Amino acid sequence: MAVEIVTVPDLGGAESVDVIELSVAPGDAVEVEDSLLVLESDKATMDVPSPYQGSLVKYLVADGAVVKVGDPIAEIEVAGAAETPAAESVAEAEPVAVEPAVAEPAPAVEPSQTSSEQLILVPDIGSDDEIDVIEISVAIGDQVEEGDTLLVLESDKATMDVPSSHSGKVIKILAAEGNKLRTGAEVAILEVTSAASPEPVNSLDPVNSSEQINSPELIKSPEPAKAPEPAPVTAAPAAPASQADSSPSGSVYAGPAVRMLARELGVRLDKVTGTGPRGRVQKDDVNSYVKAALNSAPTAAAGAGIPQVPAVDFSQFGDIETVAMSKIQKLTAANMQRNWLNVPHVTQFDEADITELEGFRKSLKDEGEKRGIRITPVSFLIKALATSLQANPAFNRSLAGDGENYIQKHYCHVGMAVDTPRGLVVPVIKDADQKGIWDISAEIASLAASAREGKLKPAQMQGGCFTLSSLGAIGGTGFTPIVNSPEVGILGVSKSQMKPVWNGSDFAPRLMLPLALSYDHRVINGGDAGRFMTYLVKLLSDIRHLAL
Ligand code: CAO
Repeated sequence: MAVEIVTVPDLGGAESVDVIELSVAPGDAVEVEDSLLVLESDKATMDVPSPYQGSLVKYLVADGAVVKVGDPIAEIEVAGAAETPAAESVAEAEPVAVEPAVAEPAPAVEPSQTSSEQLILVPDIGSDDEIDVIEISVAIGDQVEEGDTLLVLESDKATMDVPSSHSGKVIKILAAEGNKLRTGAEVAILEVTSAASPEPVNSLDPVNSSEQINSPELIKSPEPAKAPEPAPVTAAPAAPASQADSSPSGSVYAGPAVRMLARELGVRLDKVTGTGPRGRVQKDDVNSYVKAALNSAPTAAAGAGIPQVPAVDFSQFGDIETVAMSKIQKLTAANMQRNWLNVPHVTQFDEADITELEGFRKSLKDEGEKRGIRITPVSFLIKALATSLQANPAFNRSLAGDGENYIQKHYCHVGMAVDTPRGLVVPVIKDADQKGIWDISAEIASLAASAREGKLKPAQMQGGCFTLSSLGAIGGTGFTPIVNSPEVGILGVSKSQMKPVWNGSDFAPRLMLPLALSYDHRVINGGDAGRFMTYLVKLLSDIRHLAL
């Protein structure tokens, strides 16, 4: 394998620049385009991408060194000659120009004569391309000084701050994160605070606006009234230390690669303490921030800001032992918490009179023995749920990932919670709507046996539309099951009991089955749930309806 030297690429006119970050460690694998280090001039920062695929042998410069075009900066052990095409051209063509492409900012304002309101525009950014707004750095009501960052733009190659051309109070923000802006686009309106500001320009005063627009002289007069420092291709404010005081997120001192990493991880850079030169936020700072956040709230991954349950040393109260959780138990814990935190649960209760169902089930005992199949109430519950899902399709939906659509399922797979020594698993009875009670009973027995032996295949636990959790064989009068998201409903079944039920003229002993229907209230409303439960109770109370 050949060792290639990476040199400082074209700096777009800058004579020398500082090395402010070494981005990978010796021995690390690097892909073509991975950032090797970050350089900074007084105007801009730039990532130097690797022109090679391979691994970093060593850096030839240290953090803080001053380098110029062509200086050797790193040695890369190249993975294979065929894998490094056009290495030179990559090295020279790709880096972001440090020198702002903008020599002359466009007039940031339109002239005006009387108003104290000031429209701020995107200055010349050196191309006609639209660039993404990645941060709005000020809020309405903020007092800004000339040169303060109003928002931050980012292309795939660089990040640039859009500075204010005036001092004043922000009274309107005309762009939003995610917008695409180009040179001349409107950014914000300031109420200019200084009465002594130079020639009032760019008035938005409605009284004068027509005059302003119609005045050829003014239209032709592009004299920038108070041009800000051109918006450089930079992630670093020109004076990070001073700007850090006002601390809008846009004034965070960080390079494009770090900003991109922060965005990918959902980290607000203004929350991260920069440990680089002059407080510059580095990749390690972002990573440390994320690690610290995860460590401080290990159980709150799905719900930021949830107070942590304090760790307790139980040994101070008596003898203890630490028991390792099984993989299933850990997964169950994570899933339960995720579902509990994400799904707004409502649980509805009812009882089904299963006296006749139970009589019918018992009448099948002999035949069941001949077939080698045991029918339990769970078999009827699965069948009744499948029928209810078809009659109440709102329960056979999931919320689409975009949060704006439902996914309506035209298949009917019912999951069944099974208690095993390793933990809770939910095998799925596929197409339960198309199966009879014998088939369903055989499948329940086979899936429950596989579950207890730890032999379920992943495919047997996937695709459920709705879950049944039956504690009927164990006991209890009711419980509130947690929705197995992205499903939107789960039925909790408790132990049936003989109860005196008023039949209109007297109390009759009836076998009543307690049901608890939990549902995702984002997808299911109370009416849907009421209809589903009533329908299910009717099916279980008179199983002739199952045949209809
Ligand atoms: N009321 C009264 N008796 C019930 C009943 C109910 N709701 N449901 C089942 N039974 C009876 C059965 O009829 C059977 O008795 P017989 O043999 O006399 O007919 C007995 O209880 C045992 O049933 P079983 O457990 O062998 O089979 P099942 O079909 O009822 O249940 C399964 C299968 C897999 C659901 C069950 O074994 C199981 O694992 N349940 C636990 C589910 C669970 O953990 N849920 C909680 C999840 S959320 O934490």
